[in-house]
Amino acid sequence: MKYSDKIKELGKEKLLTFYRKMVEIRSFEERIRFLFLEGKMPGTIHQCIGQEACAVGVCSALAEDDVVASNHRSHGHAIARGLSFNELMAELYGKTTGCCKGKGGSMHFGNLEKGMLTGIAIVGGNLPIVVGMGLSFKLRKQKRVALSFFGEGASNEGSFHESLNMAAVYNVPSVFVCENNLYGASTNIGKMLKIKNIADRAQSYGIEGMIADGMDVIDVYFNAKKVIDKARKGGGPTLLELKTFRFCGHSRRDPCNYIPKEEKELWAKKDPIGSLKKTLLKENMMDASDFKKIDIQIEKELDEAILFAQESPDPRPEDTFEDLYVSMEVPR
Ligand SMILES: Cc1ncc(C[n+]2csc(CCOP(=O)(O)OP(=O)(O)O)c2C)c(N)n1
Repeated sequence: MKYSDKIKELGKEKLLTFYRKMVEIRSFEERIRFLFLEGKMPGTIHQCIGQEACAVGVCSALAEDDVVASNHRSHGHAIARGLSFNELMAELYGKTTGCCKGKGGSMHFGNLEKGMLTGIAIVGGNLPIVVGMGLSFKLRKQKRVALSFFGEGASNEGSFHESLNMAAVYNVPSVFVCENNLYGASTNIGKMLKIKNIADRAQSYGIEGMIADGMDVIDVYFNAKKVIDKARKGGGPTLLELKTFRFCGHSRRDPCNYIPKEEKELWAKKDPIGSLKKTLLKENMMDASDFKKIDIQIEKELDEAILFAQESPDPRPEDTFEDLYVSMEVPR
């Protein structure tokens, strides 16, 4: 399909939602960065500035009852999946009103009621769980899809290979989304992989591997929709590689000095938010004042979320031993 036809098919309303969601993620990330640097926020943070199109494009292609499993870089996925600023901000402040009652923090965003498992920070740790979830959907004859987000570094973990093999063998309704941002912490991909595309690894397991432009939310959406729909219809798993870049450090105060200036400048030109903004202007779907209104609205929502978090209660010492195990009925 031609790019112009894709824009037409999506229409103004959907494209505006994509834009707004990406700005929500970027603004959230920028705001918490300062709160963290000012020492107002405990713990650590792993941010996804630059990767917004991946989270929004993929999550917009999911059904409400599908389940996403994220990794240590979970902020964008959570916002794209519909978790609120309030529950996320409170989680970062370690408050009881947070999505994990303040016990998880940045690396463990999630809310199963909103279709997102709590983030799993062990690199490659969520993939086997996604296979299990997908298999359970299949055995229960539910038309649901389980989807994993992970980085290119995780594709070197044993769990990646075991998971893709098992998902392939059991034809599990799952999608494995690799956000290839070229750096695993401070290490460039060229130092840890001899192949160019992570998607090529799908061949070893007899499943389809696909590549999308992770800086273009429209491209991500259409590719994600295709493989999610395929999984839902019984077509089995896919490895979807999104070529992307993070415009921030790996975590905490990382100034990101290991990435050459020229490389940063090159990717900055592909900024997913700036690109969609240009498209929306070109198509006369929005004007400068509409963008301004969105920015003001989001900033206001963030102010409210920070206040909500700051005023929320801290967990009590005795809460430490709660929620260690989930009581669940295991269906026969
Ligand atoms: C099994 C394991 N090894 C090491 C770490 C420490 N660690 C946290 S994130 C990270 C880099 C992961 O890179 P990648 O999978 O490409 O994801 P990205 O950070 O680029 O999003 C490492 C080594 C960990 N959390 N788990």
